[in-house]
Amino acid sequence: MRIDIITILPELLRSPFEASILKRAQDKGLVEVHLHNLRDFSKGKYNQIDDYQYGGGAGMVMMIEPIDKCISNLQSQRDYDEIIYLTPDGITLNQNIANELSLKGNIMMLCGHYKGVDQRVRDMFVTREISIGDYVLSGGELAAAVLADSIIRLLPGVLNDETSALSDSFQDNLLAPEVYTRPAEYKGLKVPDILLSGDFPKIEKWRQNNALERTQQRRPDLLD
Ligand code: 6GU
Repeated sequence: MRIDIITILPELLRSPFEASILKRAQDKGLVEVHLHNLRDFSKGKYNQIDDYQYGGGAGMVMMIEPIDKCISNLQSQRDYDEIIYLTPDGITLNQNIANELSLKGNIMMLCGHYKGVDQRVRDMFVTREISIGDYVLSGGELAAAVLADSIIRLLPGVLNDETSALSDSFQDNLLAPEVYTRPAEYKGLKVPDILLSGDFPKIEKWRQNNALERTQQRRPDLLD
């Protein structure tokens, strides 16, 4: 897989991809992540990328020309399966979307700022608009990092047995069960006996039941 991210703040996006699982995935050659500074495609002394909105109103709009140049330049080098615009008015990201995107080859992500991009960018290029939740961030960069992480960890070979995605929350529309590690008792707080029993069929049943109870209590909407 290859992910190209178009941003006005590449420095904000570098560190998430330079640590831990996302770094290892790249080192193993399972994914390439490329950051593109939109200002490299702007014009004039001030490298302008935004302008006042037609019709008036507060807030700047990201101009179509630099974005067109950047996207067209990338499209001239390879075909993209998805061009994703990160925006608070997009479809809310969930595990199903992450699963689906993890099967793609080349993905482009465009990070919005200010009042967003000129509508014609969305009409011309964008295949999906994704939000990461009902709250507003200063820009699409952190959302792109979240989206990329949710996709990359699903690529075959990225996770090992211990970090397997199969037992994650949401993977079967249930929250994950409680987990414990040593010591078996800490300041009087005990690990459930069943987990120490060695009876693995029983432990598996306990986990399933615990996951269901936690989901009923915390996220009943997942069970509908
Ligand atoms: Cl994708 N962008 C911004 N700016 N805010 C958000 C978001 C995206 N998703 C949730 N909030």
